[in-house]
Parts: sequence; C-alpha cells; structure tokens
Amino acid sequence: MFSSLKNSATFKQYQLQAQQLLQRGLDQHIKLAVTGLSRSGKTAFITALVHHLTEQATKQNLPFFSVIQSERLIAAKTVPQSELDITTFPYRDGINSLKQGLWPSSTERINTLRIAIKYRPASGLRAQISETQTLLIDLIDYPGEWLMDLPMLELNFASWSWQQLELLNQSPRLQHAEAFLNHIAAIDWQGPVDEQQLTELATEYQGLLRKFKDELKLSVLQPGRMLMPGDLAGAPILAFFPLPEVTQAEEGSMYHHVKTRYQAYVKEVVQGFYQQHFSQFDRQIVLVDLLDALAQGHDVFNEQTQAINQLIRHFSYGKSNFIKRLFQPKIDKLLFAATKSDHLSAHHHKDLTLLLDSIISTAKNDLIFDGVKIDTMAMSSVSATTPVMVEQKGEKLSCIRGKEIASNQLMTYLPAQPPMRPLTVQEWPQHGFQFPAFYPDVGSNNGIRHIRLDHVMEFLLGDKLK
Ligand SMILES: Nc1nc2c(ncn2[C@@H]2O[C@H](COP(=O)(O)OP(=O)(O)OP(=O)(O)O)[C@@H](O)[C@H]2O)c(=O)[nH]1
Ligand SMILES: [Mg+2]
Repeated sequence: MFSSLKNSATFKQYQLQAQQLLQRGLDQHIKLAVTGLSRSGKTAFITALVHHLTEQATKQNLPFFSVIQSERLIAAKTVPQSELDITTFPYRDGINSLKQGLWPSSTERINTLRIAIKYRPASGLRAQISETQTLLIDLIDYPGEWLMDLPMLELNFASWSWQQLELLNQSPRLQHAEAFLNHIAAIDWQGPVDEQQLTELATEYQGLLRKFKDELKLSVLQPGRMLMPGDLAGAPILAFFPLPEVTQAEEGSMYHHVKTRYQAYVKEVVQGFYQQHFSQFDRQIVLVDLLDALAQGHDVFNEQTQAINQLIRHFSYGKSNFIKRLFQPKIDKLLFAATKSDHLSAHHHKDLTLLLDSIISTAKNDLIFDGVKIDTMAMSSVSATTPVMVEQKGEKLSCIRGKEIASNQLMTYLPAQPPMRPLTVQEWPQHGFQFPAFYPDVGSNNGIRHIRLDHVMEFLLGDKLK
C-alpha cells in the first residue's frame, strides 16, 4: 500500500513540492521577475545572463560578481524547468542569432528557464551544511505587450472604457482615432447584438493599436493580446474595445455583449497570467529603454514614465522572514536598469541613470520605506558598439562605433547627451534626440560584450551566493 503510494504521481508531486519549499527556505531557489515594456530588452537580457553565467563566467568578464571574483563559482548550467506546461526559453536560438550579428526575435508567447549555479559557500549555515551549494534561478520571458494589461485588473468595463476614450481623444492618438470614434458614436449600443458589426469594429480598433505601437511607439496599448495574441488569435474573447457608457444595458444588447467579453478577458486571461506567473517573485529587474522613448519625443517619453509607474504597483514588495519566504515570497530587491547604454558614450551613463532615477523617484521612496533594497543603473546586456576617440579640430570626442541597422554599415557617431531629468515640452530640444540602433557585435573572439551586467548579477544574486 505504502509502496504504491510512494510510486504514485501524487506522491512524487508532493515530494517535489516539499523539496522546492526546503530550497526556498534555505534561500536556494529564487524567482527573478524580468519586467519591461515591449522592446525594452527582456529577451536580450535573459539570453546574455545565461550566456555569461554558463559560457563566459571569468574574472575578466564579470569582475564585480563576487562569487566569481572570490573564485567560489563551480559552474552554472540550464536545468529542466518545473513548469511543464510552458515552452522553454529559446536560449540556443537567441545566442545563435547574436553570434550571427542579429538580435533575437520578438517574444510571442510565454516561456521559462531555470538556471542552476553551483558554488562553494563562503561561510555561515550553508557552508556548514555542505561544501557545495546550488542556487536555482527561475526566469520567465513573455511579450511585453501582455504586461501592459495588468492595470486592467483594477478596472471595470466602464472605467476602462472611460480611460481609453480619454486617451483616444488626445494627441497623439486623436488624429488616427477619429474615424473609429465616429463609428462607435453612430451605433445604438442598447440595440440587439450584431456580430458582424462588432467584428468589424474590433478589427478597426486592433488596427489602431498596431498603428500606435508601430508608428507612434506608445506603451499604453490595451488589450495587449490584440497585438500579440499567443494562443488566442481569432478568439472572440479578444474582440472588444472601449465604449461610451450606457447606463441601462439589457442582457442581449450590444453594450452588454462587449462588456461581457471585457470581463471574461480580465478574469480568464489577465488574472490567469498574473496569478500563474506573476506572483511569488523574490527579486525583480525592471528594464527601461529610455533612449528609444527620448528619440520618439515628449509624449512617448511621458507615457512610458506613467506606464512604468503603473506597472510597479502590481508586484508585492517587502521584506519576508523565513516562514513567509516559504509560502508568500515578496520582492526584497529591485533593480531599475536603463538598457542599451551602449548607445551612449561612457561618460553619459551617469546622466541616463539620473534620468531613470528621477522618473521612478516617488515609487522608489515608498518602496525603500517598506524595506525593499533598490538600485538604479545604466547597463547593456549585449554591447553593439565599441567606444572610440575621434579628434576633430584639436578636440578629442568620445564616440561610438558599430554596424548601424538603418544604413547596414559601420558608422561612427558622437552620441547625444541624455537629459538628467524629464524635460518639459518647452525644454525639449527643437530637433529632439537621436540614438541610432546597431546590430549586435560579438567581437573578434566570439565573446559577447556587456556593460555592467556583472553589477546587475551582484545586486540581484550576490547575497544568495555568499
Ligand atoms: N544596443 C543594444 N540594443 C539592445 C540591447 N538589448 C536589446 N536591444 C535592442 O532592443 C530590441 C528589443 O530587445 P528584446 O530583448 O527583443 O526586447 P523584449 O523586451 O524581449 O521585447 P518583446 O519580446 O517584444 O517584449 C532588440 O531587437 C535590439 O534591437 C542591448 O543591450 N544593446
Ligand atoms: Mg522578448
């Protein structure tokens, strides 16, 4: 009887869970949240993190990562993940792309990866238990578009519609949205359901979201799965859009029908995603591409600031004790990282850090109050440029050189200096900011270069590897 129980799938499941709890209790298992809007660099970051831990873990390459500096790292490798129902992060595809001088493709579905770091504990309880220890790190990657749905969790259909219609009625969206706004204004939403009309309007709204993303580079684009549907492509649950409020919407009316789809989307899609994947994080890195937002102008920069501050509210932060860590982990260390700093000269990294710091200052203050350790830094997961000094009219200029995507040629640029704080419309430079994009450069010896990835690792993982 006992032996059959011992061999049963349920017993094995309990055994696995008990092991995981023990590892969590001993701090040997952490779940790292890699958070960032679409194109902020999540996939490049995870690929680089795994690569540097598993293939380039040397003192020269990661001098500020103490487990390597003190020669206590034995080895790191990717190991089978615990969540069996989601795709494995395509690390090999990513690294092969980078080695061929191409960026990994945009993420279309959720995927996960587990890394095991085997090391020699320096001292304390862990060193007494065993000569070697293993830290497991769970990461998930997902389309950035899905993240922007989290604020919908707090909104009913009427308030969500109100917010979205406000946005649609303002610059820069209004000039594109006029036709759609006229179409929804001309319909009797208390009338009976016309599926054909709803499908056409949903397609029109989807077209608008695409335009806002591709042309205007905006960040608040809901529902996110209209842009990146994953397995939901073509499903009616995605066919909704904001509507002017109707006070008495009978069951069977157009309004009621759209509202029901919104509610189902929030409950089944957004809440499901959030509960399954976004609870239980121990550490977090928020990646922010400030340079692209600066290049897009004042409106886009402001919207990005708001989006990031809205997102942070959806994670749970605070210090957790031994028992809480087992069952209810909370994020106790949070890193804000301004990505793609290889687009700047090294002496402007500080400006970028200050700019990021100033856009998150209120949230940061509250979190520090709650005991969360926070840092802000400018980094680059994969350096696409090399610094070069150029002499012009007797003056030495710190430039960057790389294979520019727009011209497909090796180019040398004197990068713009980013502002140290958000600028008002009046202060915004007349010709804006320009930061050309480059293909990744793997270097002559096939090594992948980074900027401050070792500082990132030390901040997020260093104390767990003591
Ligand atoms: N120069 C430079 N460019 C980067 C770096 N990281 C990302 N990029 C650029 O940013 C683009 C987006 O990076 P991804 O890692 O795919 O971004 P993501 O957050 O995973 O995006 P989604 O999957 O669409 O949510 C890349 O294709 C590169 O062009 C970096 O460290 N340096
Ligand atoms: Mg991605």
